[in-house]
Amino acid sequence: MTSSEPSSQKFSETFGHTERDLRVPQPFESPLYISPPLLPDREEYFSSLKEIFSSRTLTNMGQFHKKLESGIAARIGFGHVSLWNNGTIALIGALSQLELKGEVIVTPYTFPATVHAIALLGLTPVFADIDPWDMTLSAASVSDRITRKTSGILGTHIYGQPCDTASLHQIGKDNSLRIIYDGAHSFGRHQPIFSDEPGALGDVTMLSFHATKLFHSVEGGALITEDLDLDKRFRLARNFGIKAEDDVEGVGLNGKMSELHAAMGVHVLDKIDAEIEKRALLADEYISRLTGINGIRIVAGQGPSRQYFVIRIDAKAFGSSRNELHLSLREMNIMSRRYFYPLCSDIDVYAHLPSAKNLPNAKQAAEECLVLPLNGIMDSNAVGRVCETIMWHRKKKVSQSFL
Ligand code: T4K
Repeated sequence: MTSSEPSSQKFSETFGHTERDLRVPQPFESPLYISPPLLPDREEYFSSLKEIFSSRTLTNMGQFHKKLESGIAARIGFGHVSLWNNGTIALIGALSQLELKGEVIVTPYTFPATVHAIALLGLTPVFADIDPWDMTLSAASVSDRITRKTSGILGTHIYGQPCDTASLHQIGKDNSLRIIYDGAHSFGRHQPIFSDEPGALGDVTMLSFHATKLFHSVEGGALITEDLDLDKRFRLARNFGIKAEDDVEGVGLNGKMSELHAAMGVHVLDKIDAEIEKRALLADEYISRLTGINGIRIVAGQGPSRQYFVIRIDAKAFGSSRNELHLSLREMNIMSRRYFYPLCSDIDVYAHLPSAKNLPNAKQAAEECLVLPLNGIMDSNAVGRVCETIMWHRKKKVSQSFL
């Protein structure tokens, strides 16, 4: 018996075959991105551009803006919807109208824009930890962070998974706090994204329509609120506070969506149900191939939201860290993303805050989550190749550990 035989035996016991069966996957010919933009029919978009050219109305709430705003409102089915030029400006506009002061409790497990919106208004972000299972803001951790200076709570519906809105609503009510939701990832479902339970929208929910979102207008965003008075203030705030030609009410900014962007949104909106169907089939393929693999947990993409397909890697059980897997996928031209790493509380400008420490669940999520490609221009064969690459990587790492 040679010295390598016991490890070979252990390897084949683990995987049901030997190291020699490990086939190196072929890299994709061109980069496979997680969510390249969904494009409308070119001729239809061009014909809308012709209309825009003829009308010479390029921005300031023209006809395409109105059409998109009402199309989105109809799809959501309740609340008041205002369109904005991107999600970040919409969030800043919303926070600016809520008369917040002092501290706003926020999730660290989000895109930096969420926390920057608080900081840019001169407010102090206070980080609370997330729930280890769905990775949204933990209501218990929020309660622990409330002080006399707290004026609001900002949660992110991460990967389109809703926050615990019922508990946060109650906390907001009990402590007279504003509740704001960053729903940047939430517009990826057939049905309206939010239930009509009291408090499901918070005081306001923001949506992002960036090109990489399932629904997009190249750049864009929206605010949804059930409070008519707030909606009026948001509309003023997005247009410099201008109420009429000779009447400026309050402080505002330029949050208007152009006609060219709105026309893109109008045509993309027509295509999103078909895109959701395609993504659902691809997600099913991922699920059937990845379920049951030691160390992999599917955390988003298999439910009603098809914005992202996300797995979590338990390095010990999987035999490799998330980062090592990410690098292997990149070598094969599979452009996985480590959303949301680094954690916002670890970014230089926030790391000094007392609340930036002791966020164990968020820290672990930032080290373990990996977003895989999920979009209607890939096919199930591509999903198969991604999964085979994941398996190949795992076997390679485990076989190395046997040496
Ligand atoms: N809150 C949350 C929770 C958010 O996730 C976001 C944005 C916001 C707030 C702010 O909303 P916006 O102000 O953006 O409306 C991307 C998006 O730019 C950003 O909108 C999104 N979240 C974030 C999660 O993803 P990056 O820096 O990762 O983008 P980038 O350029 O690396 O692109 C991502 C991938 O998409 C790349 O692999 C290439 C591919 N891609 C990208 C673009 C722009 C394309 O194939 N085509 C394209 O046109 O932020």
